[in-house]
Amino acid sequence: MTDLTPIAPLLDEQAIELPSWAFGNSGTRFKVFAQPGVPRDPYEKIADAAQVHRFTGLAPTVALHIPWDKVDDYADLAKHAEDHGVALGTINSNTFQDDDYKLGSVTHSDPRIRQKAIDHHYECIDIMGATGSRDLKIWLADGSNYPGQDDMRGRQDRLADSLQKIYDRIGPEQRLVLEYKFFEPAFYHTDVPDWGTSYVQVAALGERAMVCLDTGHHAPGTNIEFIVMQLLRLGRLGSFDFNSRFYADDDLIVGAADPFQLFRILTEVVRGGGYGRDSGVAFMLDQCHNIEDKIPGQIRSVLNVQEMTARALLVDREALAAAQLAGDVLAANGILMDAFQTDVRPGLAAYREAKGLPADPMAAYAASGYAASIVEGRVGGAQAGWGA
Ligand code: PSV
Ligand code: MN
Repeated sequence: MTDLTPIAPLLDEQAIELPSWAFGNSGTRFKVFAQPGVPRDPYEKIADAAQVHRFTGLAPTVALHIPWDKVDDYADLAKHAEDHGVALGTINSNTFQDDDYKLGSVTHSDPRIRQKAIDHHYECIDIMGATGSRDLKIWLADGSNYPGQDDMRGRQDRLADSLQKIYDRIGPEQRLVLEYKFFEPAFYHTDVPDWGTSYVQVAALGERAMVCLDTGHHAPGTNIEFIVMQLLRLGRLGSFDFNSRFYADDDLIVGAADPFQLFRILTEVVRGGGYGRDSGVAFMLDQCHNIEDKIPGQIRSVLNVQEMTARALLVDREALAAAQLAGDVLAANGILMDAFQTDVRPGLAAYREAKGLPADPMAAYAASGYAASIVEGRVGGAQAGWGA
């Protein structure tokens, strides 16, 4: 068994934010499969998210999506989270589910619709005040489907203008985090398609504007760890939306499709100073569990991130730097692969037990009876899902 004691203090720093929407029903454009016991409101979503933290110690915060998670009293929701041993985290805006936004939101040529989208972000900022959230995360569905449909340059200028108005409203301890995505729902062009565009836009705003890297938002074959390196180098990597993909924005369990890619990403995070509580880089999940059980799906996800983080922390950096300097290609590659090939699972089980956590969080959750209790208890009402 690989002894993880030397990296235990670093493992203690790990915190992975969960998305409230992972606990609601979800699906594809073909079908949403409802699951028994799914939350009916944000309170129940938080109760489920708290289970993930209870069994792993890894997920102390929950991200909200507005308006999906609208409530009358956000201070009360924050108190509910606290009572369950977690806290509220990032506030995600939503400008992709209103008829007015068919041709765009903050980039729209109609000033009335642009202002409506900006006002929505002002509402999100007010919520952040009540929940104590640090980050406002913006993902825009804006784009076009056909060449010539709209003026891409004009849209980019309006984007800059709208973002500035939103940024000017956030508090001194808050941040604006702008996500990019190269396609979907727009299929010809997207107004924030790549890290470069996101970087250009946030750099113009001010120091508290950062880029969010969603691992599912790149073309196949993209070297995502290079982007991680570059954004860390530029001081603009604000957060990750972790998930994994085989084809498009699949939103599957992080580390499921390509564990080696997750290792490479985390290795660059560690190398670039992006790991740890004070790094300013937030780890979040952005996933949907369409066919598998949601709570264990999230438990497996945070464990996957923890396992790859442990492997990344085991890279012998001194030996690697020496091999790189010596131009020893195979030795350098071998050092990286040694860390990747290390089975950290027994060491992590011992690490968890030493902290009073279950050695096997998946088994402990399954034995807890929580799944049966929510199936029995959550009868009636409308289950949460996209759009609710
Ligand atoms: C868009 O695909 C995205 O990744 C954004 O982060 C959204 O907020 C999230 O999915 C949920 O719709
Ligand atoms: Mn995302």
